Amino acid sequence: MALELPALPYALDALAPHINAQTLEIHHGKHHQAYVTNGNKLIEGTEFAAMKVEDIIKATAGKADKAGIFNNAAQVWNHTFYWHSMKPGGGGKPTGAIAAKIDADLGGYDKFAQEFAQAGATQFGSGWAWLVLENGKLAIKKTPNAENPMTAGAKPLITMDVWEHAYYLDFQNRRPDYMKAFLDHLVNWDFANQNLG
Ligand code: MN3
Repeated sequence: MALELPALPYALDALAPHINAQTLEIHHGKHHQAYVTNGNKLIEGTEFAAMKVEDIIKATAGKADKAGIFNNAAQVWNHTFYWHSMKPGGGGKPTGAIAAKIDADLGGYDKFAQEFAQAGATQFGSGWAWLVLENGKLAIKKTPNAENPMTAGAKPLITMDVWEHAYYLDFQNRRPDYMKAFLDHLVNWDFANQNLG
């Protein structure tokens, strides 16, 4: 089967008290797992069964008759990318190449943080906020549902899940508080630097 549930890159309680173990247990073990299970059912016996998840996403994007496959495959990829976009003891100002690039392309960390949080806050309903590389420059994007900026040619560097299931147990309706915790305590700048490299 082409779609797989990867292990979390840290323990279930490693992001507490910002994102607690119960949230990660359900988000990874139930939500992420369901996208894997449902996606595999849909691609079984099709041309997509032997493809890499990125290739499934690109091949099905924008095709109404392939929406089920796209949604599940993209959600599998997005969640794996999201787990790596956070780390215990992360957050705060970046270092390395991504820091210089944020200064050069986005007007500095404070402006980045404001605009990234704004993208998350203004994504109506379910979706994702992204830091991407697009035409050699950093950009901030938001996407609805399972959509991923890679289908428009951008390279994701960091993502933040703003579906309610990502934060409801820890923050209830307070999406801005979850986004602040993500930026101040969780975001994994090492991963952004790797992706930028
Ligand atoms: Mn999610």
